[in-house]
Amino acid sequence: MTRNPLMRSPRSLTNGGVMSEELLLSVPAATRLAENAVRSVRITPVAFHDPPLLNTVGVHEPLALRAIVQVTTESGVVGLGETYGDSAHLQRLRVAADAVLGCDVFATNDLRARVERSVAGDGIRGGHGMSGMVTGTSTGDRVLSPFDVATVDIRGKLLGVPASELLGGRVRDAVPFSGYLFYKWAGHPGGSVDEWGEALTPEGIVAQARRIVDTYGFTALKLKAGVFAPDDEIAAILALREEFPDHPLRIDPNGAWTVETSLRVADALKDVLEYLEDPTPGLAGMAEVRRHTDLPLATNMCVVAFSHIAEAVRLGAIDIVLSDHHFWGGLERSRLLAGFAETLGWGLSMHSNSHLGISLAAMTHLAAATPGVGYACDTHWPWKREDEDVIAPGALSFVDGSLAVPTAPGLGVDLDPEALARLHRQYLDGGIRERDDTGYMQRVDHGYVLESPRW
Ligand code: GKR
Ligand code: MG
Repeated sequence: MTRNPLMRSPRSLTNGGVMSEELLLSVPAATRLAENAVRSVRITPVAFHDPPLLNTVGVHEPLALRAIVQVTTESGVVGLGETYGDSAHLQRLRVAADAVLGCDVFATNDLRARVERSVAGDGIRGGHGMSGMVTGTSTGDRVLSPFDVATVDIRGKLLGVPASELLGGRVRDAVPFSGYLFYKWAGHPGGSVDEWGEALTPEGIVAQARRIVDTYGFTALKLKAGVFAPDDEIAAILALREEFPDHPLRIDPNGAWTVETSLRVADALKDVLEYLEDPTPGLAGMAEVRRHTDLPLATNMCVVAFSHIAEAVRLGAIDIVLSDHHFWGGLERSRLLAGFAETLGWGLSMHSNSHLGISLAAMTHLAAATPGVGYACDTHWPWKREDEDVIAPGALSFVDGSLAVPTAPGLGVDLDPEALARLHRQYLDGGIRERDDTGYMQRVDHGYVLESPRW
């Protein structure tokens, strides 16, 4: 790994007088740069409360992690990015931050080349932030993403246009999102019952769906499955269909089913689902399921990098790809994925993990400017507390399940420095440094075993 000659030693910052784990890398004050060159990068790990949401690899821990990336140009314009907060990912971000100092924010090829070079052979292991549900490939794209988003934000601010304008212009003024339903415990073990309460049965899922639809107006629903036996999850979908006759419905067990089980579920739900998401692990298994069902198969697990596309096409593994700018290399490269999808005749939807407002703004601009997005996008937004974010409130609010595309320059959201400091403090105090749904589940249920496929 070569060190960027522009960098001076990274500075660890303090937070309210306490040593923090924030990092500021900057070019020495005496060195003059072109006005659109990157002068400094600040990386702040944060933690926010997350309810005990169940999935096929375990359960969400009480705090979810993110990293907030601030890129500042020589002329003082600041761009925002948001990404995973796992410690190995943070280490890579720090290496990449060094590499991007001095890069022109309009030179997107150079930006990508610098990040790719910085992660090549870095020897850092793990840290993809998704608790085993997405492969660890495309490291360069995962690390590039927050820098790409931050530079889009800066370019928008410099040119006085919203990010969607830089991505080709809005083809929709509002972006529909789906209500993302989870089986969940009433509260974290040892804690009190949370505002959502328990959802472990079809009735519980329907009650959760009713509340999420009434609050946000979502017009499509997705159930995170792979938690209970497939017949119980089929029953939950049928109960949702009864309560919401017109909502498109999806189920996603994150590869928890064998091919045989997937086909049984597909048959039971063939007249009910909009699409079936990652029923079984791997491209070959998905292709086998697809050969025997007419239900469209979607993925955010077996096609998660450009290098997977050729094999997916050769095998005929999928119908729909869920894009996600956090692992597809940011906004620019997600548009490249959209081009592949259009050419290959794949549908395009959007994946989500637990996230904050910078990511929601980026997802909204991207979906608004991507004609091929034909489905309501996923978001974990309702699962985060309203009073916990790093952006100033008011920029993003759901109306009838959709978000109006921000029209202010760049991403159209402002960082709230006090909130950032608060969530960083929470990160320092919380002690969690990796997302570990399985480990948390095993601490609660000592007999819990990770299996894939499970049924
Ligand atoms: O947060 O539990 C979760 C989800 O299961 C998430 O990790 C998945 O990546 O939402 C995702 C998906 O659609 O597979
Ligand atoms: Mg999924």
